[in-house]
Amino acid sequence: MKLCYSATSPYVRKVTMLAIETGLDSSIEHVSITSGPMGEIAKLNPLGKVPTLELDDGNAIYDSPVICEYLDGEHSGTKMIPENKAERLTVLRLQALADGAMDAGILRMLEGRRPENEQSPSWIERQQLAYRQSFDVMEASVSLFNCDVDLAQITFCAAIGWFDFRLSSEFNWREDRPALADWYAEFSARPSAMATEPQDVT
Ligand SMILES: N[C@@H](CCC(=O)N[C@@H](CS)C(=O)NCC(=O)O)C(=O)O
Repeated sequence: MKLCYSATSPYVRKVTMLAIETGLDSSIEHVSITSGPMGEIAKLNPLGKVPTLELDDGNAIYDSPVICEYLDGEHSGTKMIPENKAERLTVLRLQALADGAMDAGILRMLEGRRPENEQSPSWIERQQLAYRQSFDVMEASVSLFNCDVDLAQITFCAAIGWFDFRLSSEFNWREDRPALADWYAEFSARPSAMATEPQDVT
């Protein structure tokens, strides 16, 4: 399998953490590929986005929730997406919550990179509201975690790591979110989190 990636994508980090936690990482080749609708990746994924996983039969799958679902079916260890219906729904919902926070954070970051006179303050406020509210619900959701690691916790870690990496100057999420901060301090010491910490590529 080949994982088309970019080093700073939190969605790629989520997939890579799941692969490490499930022992699948050694069967995945990481391929750096130009993203964007006109990039090389568009041959595999018309959305032009990473992560995209190219399977050994040449078929490609995306996006990160689908790749995680696929990988979780490819190992015989503890499942990252529980089989129990209610637990599964909770884990998938929390994945969607943290993915959505990342989506909003990335939209806010990209808006800030446009020329100042083209930026929309109301669009930025809309995204800020979405990720602040999402982090409030993440804070309230820490009490739902009932195991050491699952896809919800992996996604929380990828999202929080990205906000610390890219938006820490304007979003001090630790303030008023003590349960999330304590949980993150412990979870981010896992080998899968430490091996995938976002770093600027030079
Ligand atoms: N919903 C997607 C989001 C993936 C995504 O937005 N990837 C970004 C990198 S962080 C990307 O490839 N952007 C390139 C572009 O949109 O041109 C997932 O979960 O995989």
